[in-house]
Amino acid sequence: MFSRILIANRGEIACRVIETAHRLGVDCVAVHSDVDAGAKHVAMADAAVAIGGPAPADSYLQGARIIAAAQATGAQAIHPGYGFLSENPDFVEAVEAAGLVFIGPSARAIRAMGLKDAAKALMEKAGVPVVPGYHGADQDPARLAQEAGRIGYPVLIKAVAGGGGKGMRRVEGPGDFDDALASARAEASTAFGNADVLIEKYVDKPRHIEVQVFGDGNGAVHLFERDCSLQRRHQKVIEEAPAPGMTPDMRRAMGQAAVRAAEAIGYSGAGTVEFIVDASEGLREDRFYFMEMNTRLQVEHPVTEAITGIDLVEWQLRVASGEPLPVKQEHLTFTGHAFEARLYAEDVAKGFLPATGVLSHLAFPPGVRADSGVRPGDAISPWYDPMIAKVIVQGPTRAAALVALERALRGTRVAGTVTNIAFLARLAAQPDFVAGDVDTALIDRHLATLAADPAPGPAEIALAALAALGLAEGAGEMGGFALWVPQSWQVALRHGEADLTAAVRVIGPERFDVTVGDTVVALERQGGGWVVDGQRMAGEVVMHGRQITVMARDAFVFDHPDPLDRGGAATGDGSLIEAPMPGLVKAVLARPGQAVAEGDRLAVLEAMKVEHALLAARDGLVAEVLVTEGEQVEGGAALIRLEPQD
Ligand code: MV4
Repeated sequence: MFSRILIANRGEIACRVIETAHRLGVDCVAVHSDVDAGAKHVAMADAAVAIGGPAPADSYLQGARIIAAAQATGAQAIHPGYGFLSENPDFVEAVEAAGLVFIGPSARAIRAMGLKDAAKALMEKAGVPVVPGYHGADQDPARLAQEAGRIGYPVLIKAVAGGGGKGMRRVEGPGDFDDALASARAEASTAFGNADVLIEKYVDKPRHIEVQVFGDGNGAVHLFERDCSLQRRHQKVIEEAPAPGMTPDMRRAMGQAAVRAAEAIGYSGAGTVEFIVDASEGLREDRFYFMEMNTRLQVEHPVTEAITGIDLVEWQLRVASGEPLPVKQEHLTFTGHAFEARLYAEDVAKGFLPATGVLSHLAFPPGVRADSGVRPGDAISPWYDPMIAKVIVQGPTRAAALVALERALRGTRVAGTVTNIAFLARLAAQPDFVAGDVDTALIDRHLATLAADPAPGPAEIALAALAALGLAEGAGEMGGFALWVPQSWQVALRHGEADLTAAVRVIGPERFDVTVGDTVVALERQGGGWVVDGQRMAGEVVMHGRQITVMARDAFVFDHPDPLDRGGAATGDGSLIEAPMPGLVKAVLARPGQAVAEGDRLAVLEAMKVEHALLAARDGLVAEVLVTEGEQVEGGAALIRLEPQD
């Protein structure tokens, strides 16, 4: 076994590799970009080397610097993780030329699977079923059109260098072929610098089932399958093992095909053989086809670990250090069922827009495996993939594991950014998915329901209102508060596009009535939690800056508009100056008829023991002054009206 390795990656996979390496007594060297100097993977490592700027091209893709870092720190091997340099054969050769071990397959094996047409030809020769189609060298459009006709429509044009759906076109009939071919070739040429395509029969209602393989250069075994059909825009969302509906015969057939694929290229290390499965008539042994081989450890490997009890990173380190595969195929078994959900900082309601933020809160329920590269207080930065964690659960049956998944998601607490947790939890309860009736279009078919923005209820709004007033924190502040709090506090909140108000009344120490619309919510703090209308609420609320996150069954992010900003742009067209919150009018500086300029102080409001200047949002004339000094006003009360100056 190695005594020291370098991990050429960041985030959760770097942390994941370090954990196993440390368990085996192997020291770890981290590399990091400038923005990652304080990252979790750096903190976990035994040594760390800065390798450049935040853009991946300036750091995590700088192969020469990474190799130099390994040599400078005495690492004997480099683990590439996934992404970045993990499937770059030139990097593998450079690592080996430097006298180091690449923890993964040979450059030759990576190259053999790099181009779809060559890989398909190789697989066909090895007796692995491939999708009926044409993957020849002749790229003459007339020849390709003729092949499409022979295959039978609908067909799929795929870029031979493609990935992630780029350079892929579905063609319904011969009349559409020439245009589709031209656009697929143009896209492939731009994206990959290679315009070559292959043509395949279009597989209807496809499922994505992949087989985990492991080789030691002398042979290979498989560790059963994963189903990754739940994806959106070629991004996997929830993965599971085993595949629902899989029969022992089909599993054996797919496993043997995957082992043939790995052995055909003398594979060493962890790999995945991806199959597309025509599930239009259930899972059938003659309806699975090789799609591609991923010559690396994959993001979703933990579901395989969960059902087999095998640590795949341990196997990677053992095989790379020269040990043979530890187990023969006939001794490999699995039990139960596992799911992985990918938790992202993203705004589902805004089309899954990646989000950023500082994680003021990050906690997972006990007993759940959460692979994460961030800790509470860490930032999700715009430089890298916004994945927060992978949540992995298992159970004796698929149904039990699914219950565990929903519980794990509902019990996960994240604040500081919006997340896809509610989306994942809904997906976990989606009837077709629950029934195991999955295919690659399931999410798109049900997107409207799955991605709908859950609306906060009165209880969540009430909790947010208390947090906005600083009353959700605990007993300490209550005494002081009770001395000066008015009977009823109006609180303005924003959730998404909705402006909300709540009226908070202090009933006693730790007891509040909050009016939201025409509902009155009775809230009481008890032992660090909340009792809402007499029932314990499993939830927490945290405030970070002007953002409030209520984490209950769903998580809701509210904005508490900054009173200092409010005299400005927040008040419609800027003609009305309103009290941003309830308070005492300390001073009125504006006089009727006076000309004012944007930014002039018009009035001073004292609220929550702080004086807030209310500023003119634009130039204008003071049309009306609606309050006098010393007056107590409600939140939202109109104070001063401006009119345009002409
Ligand atoms: C297909 C297919 C249907 N028929 N090939 C998408 C990514 C690329 N690696 C292969 N893909 C597909 N190939 C044939 N002959 C449908 C897809 C496909 C898909 C496959 C796996 C997971 C998700 C998918 C989403 C859309 C289309």
